[in-house]
Amino acid sequence: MIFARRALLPSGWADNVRVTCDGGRIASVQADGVAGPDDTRVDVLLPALANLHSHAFQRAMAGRTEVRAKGRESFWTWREIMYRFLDRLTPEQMQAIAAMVYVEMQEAGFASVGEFHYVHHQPGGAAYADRAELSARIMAAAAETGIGLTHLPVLYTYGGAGRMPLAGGQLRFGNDVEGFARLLDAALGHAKGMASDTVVGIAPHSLRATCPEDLTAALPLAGAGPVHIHVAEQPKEVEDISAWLGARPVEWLLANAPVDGRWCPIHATHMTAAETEGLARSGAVAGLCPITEANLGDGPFNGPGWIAAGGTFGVGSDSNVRISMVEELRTLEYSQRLRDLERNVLVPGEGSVGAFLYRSAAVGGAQALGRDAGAIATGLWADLLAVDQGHPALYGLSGNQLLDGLAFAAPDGVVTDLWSAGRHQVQAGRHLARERVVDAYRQAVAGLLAS
Ligand code: NGQ
Ligand code: ZN
Repeated sequence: MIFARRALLPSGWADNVRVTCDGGRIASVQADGVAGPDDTRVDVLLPALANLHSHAFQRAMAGRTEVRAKGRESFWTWREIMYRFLDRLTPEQMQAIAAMVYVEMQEAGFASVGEFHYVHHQPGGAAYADRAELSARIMAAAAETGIGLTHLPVLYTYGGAGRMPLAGGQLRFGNDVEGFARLLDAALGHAKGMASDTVVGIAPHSLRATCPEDLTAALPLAGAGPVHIHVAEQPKEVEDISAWLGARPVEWLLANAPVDGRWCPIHATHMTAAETEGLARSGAVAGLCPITEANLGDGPFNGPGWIAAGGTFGVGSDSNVRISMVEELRTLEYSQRLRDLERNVLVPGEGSVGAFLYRSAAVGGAQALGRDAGAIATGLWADLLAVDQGHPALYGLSGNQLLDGLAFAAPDGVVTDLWSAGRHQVQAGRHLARERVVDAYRQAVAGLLAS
């Protein structure tokens, strides 16, 4: 039971809100209530966000890719470093890194994560005895830290547009559709042992890494689960796909795939006005990863066009170079201001940018993860976040101003408590498993450095 001085409900801000949970879901929400003797008292209660796009292992690359080498540095040269990093990574290290990043995510305010999981095999490409060994490691990390997991096993068959063969580090990713079906089956088996808020979907990695026939064959495997795909992140991808398929990636998907509200196109950075409008109208949730998109030099998302067409979106931490929920929101808005030379861009009509960003990301993120969450409302998973309004970054702000303070002024440390499907994992700003998880993480990184 939680008692909040203030809370953001679907109807707006309310005072003295008592929230009860049952089986991980919100059982009742009562405004103008009275605290029970055993209630956890918090300051301001918000629906916690979903982190809709993560490659957990990349956390351990943070700070290792920021040196300019001779020649032009780009997304594509970063990718080479990432492939080399995978020459060594063991299942134990994968699990330790994932647990670390899931602790950090929850401390930052994310109650759930969409793990876009594409490292499946041993270095060199041989399958593990259990084809879903590394999926099981991701699930173990989620179970250990209590984060809500939407696991997205990735179909990655080709090394580049036009059915190029896989090479080097990519060999760890490879499955044809039949191998992918077996992998998914094994992953679903592992998921049976997980908390009941766990979701399994599928993720064709990108149009570059699959082909039209394979995509058509793989999509039914998603069942009712979410479908995530990287799309139009870099101009070169748009050029390569256009040359191969005769249409830009988003244009091709809209014409050839059943894109709807179960879909989460990741990045969708380089779109024409028609693509922007068409994709927004499809109901798909744009999976925006502002910190990574800045770090990798992808470019800014067309926020005004997306919002004008009624598009939904959520945020993800993707490369995990930095884990900060508030910074994802502010980087998203700042990317727009820097491009448009304007202020307060991401809000339809007039109003608070912080409130629009926060509420949109709460609802859109939950939708993208196939997760009943995104609001403080009866029946939804209790994905909840408490922040301390006594913090100087938030002090004296009222109503939606508080969300503006959160998005533009606050450090991550304003988060005091976090519940993932009712699991109270962050208390007094610290994840309960932090110490143990940090120890294992340090060992994993030391092992990687030594190998
Ligand atoms: C990924 N990351 O899957 O980790 C990709 C790089 C690729 C981003 N797209 C690999 N940010 O796209 O080929
Ligand atoms: Zn990604």
